[in-house]
Amino acid sequence: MIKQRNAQIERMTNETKVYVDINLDGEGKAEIETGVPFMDHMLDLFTKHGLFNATITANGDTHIDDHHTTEDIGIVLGQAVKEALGDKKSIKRYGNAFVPMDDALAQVVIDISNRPHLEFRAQFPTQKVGMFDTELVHEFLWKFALEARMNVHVIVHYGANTHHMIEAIFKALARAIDEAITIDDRVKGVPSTKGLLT
Ligand SMILES: [Mn+2]
Repeated sequence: MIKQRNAQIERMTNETKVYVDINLDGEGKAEIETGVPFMDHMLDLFTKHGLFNATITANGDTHIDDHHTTEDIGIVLGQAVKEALGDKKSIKRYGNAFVPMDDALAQVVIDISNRPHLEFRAQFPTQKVGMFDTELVHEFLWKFALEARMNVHVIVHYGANTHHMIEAIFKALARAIDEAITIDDRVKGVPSTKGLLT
């Protein structure tokens, strides 16, 4: 019986209201409704490829732009993942995933280290995907890494289509997390010589 690592977090500000319910030991069931259609698409495939179960809803000031909503989803999702992971006992800790998406190849390498960092090596050929500002991908990932207290390295090795490049990033992030949070019975306690990852 796999233990169910889950968390529910609601956050309300004058700019947004975000709710995340995530089970890291799920099967890829997603219910996503954020008011930012491109993020719905990305979070849907993030959930599917990480084999999480997640409900993610947001109601934000998208009449201004998608910035606050996208940023705040990153914050709440990061907090939820951190809370769901708990004491991090017996996890693999590191994860690395390459994901190709047609022309694009993305790699995400993570360390669930309690030391937040985002290394972002991606240049998108276009500033927009549909209505979505592509600079918000960095914003989302940085806030996610910060709140999840995770070291996240994102490298898009190449690509021609911005939609494909971003999609490959989100899939690779999910798969890197899935690997890093895998329970390895050989790991007794927390996988750190410090004895603590929290
Ligand atoms: Mn797509």
